[in-house]
Amino acid sequence: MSLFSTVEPVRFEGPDSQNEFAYRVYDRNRVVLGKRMDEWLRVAVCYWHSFNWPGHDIFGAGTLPRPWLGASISQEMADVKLTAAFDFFKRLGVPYFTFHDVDAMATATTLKEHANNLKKIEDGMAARMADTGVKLLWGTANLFSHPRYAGGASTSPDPEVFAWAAAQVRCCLETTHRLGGENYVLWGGREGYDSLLNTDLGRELEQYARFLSMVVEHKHKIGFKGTILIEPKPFEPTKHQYDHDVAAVYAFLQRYGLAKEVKVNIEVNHATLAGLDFEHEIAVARACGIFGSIDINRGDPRNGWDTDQFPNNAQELVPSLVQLVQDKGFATGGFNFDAKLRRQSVEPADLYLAHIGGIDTISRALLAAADIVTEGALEKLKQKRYEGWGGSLGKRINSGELSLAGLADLATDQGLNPVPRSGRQELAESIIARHCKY
Ligand SMILES: [Mn+2]
Repeated sequence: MSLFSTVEPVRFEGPDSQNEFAYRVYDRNRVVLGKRMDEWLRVAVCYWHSFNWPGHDIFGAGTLPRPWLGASISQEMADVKLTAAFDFFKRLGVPYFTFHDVDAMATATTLKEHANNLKKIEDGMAARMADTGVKLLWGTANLFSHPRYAGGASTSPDPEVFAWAAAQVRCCLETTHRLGGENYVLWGGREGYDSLLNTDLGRELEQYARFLSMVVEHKHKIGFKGTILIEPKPFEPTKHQYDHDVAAVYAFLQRYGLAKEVKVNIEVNHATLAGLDFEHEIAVARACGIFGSIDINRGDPRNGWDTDQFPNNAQELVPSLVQLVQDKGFATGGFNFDAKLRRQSVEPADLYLAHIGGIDTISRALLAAADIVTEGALEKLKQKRYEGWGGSLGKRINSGELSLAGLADLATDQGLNPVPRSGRQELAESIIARHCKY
């Protein structure tokens, strides 16, 4: 028995079901373009917001019943939390979970204690994973909550803080490796600045690169085959975060020779906060060869902070899912619900309802995207738009055979007079809309 035992295991009952605790669309065994739905979506529940966040915000105290939380977490409390979390994963029927070190383990004050407490909860996780078949999508170290990280972790002005962060990541990466995790994530929540007046930006970027290089080196040393992922976010809690968006992360990785070692975990609302579309971030990551995984929680378009809400608008997600389907799915990534309940959603049932609604939403988007890719009209429209590049002029430009002057002469001599052609944007938008029927 746990806090979450009140709901029967959630099953697929189809679109006509009247049961709010059933999937209407997510049918894990349904085959879509040759692959099961659960293999396409690779859904993960996150440990921190779902079990380690009591529903507080900057103006008010926690509202959610989470009896295993307190100012300091004992091993017993951490174990009760673990039991509740795995009971929830199993009843929800998802294949993966994700966790931060300090959100799962008993509170530690020294690094020795930290390593011991993490190992204890790792052993508990390993046993629950074996019992339930739930797997680890990724692990990550929390390098932002403790006051020591107020000035950054790897980008701290204090090398002792850098060393603490290194010790935490070493432990968590090794735990993730032993638990068979498929990725390891770094979210640089404090890797940025609040004011440039007291910040040496160039020095901090060098520190950050040194840290990341050490992580990559250790990954290879211990034989971890998973993917190292950075999660871009432009700001909050800092005024400016160095991992601002996918393009900024790629430039950083390239500069320090890490572009083949590290990919990105893209979060819907982090794209929104950066003033970008979610599908833009995916497109940039694919173009640069660094697409890894997704945090599917969204923001609210009318406010400028990270509300971490469960997704509920399938049509909005379809352009992103089309890209995923074109790539034939994730390699090691998945859809992680890094999402928070609203503070009034105080019943254990609300955590189920939130995830069921979110999982059905991404399932709807997947089915629509699969239809769009199969039909091929959107791809045909795109190909037609660029067809000139398949002709002799396009080929000669791309081959490098023409200099700027040579091309200018050719354009002048041939009297080129390109005529504007339709971009068919409204048609493209209609193709998305008319396939959203699930
Ligand atoms: Mn996230």
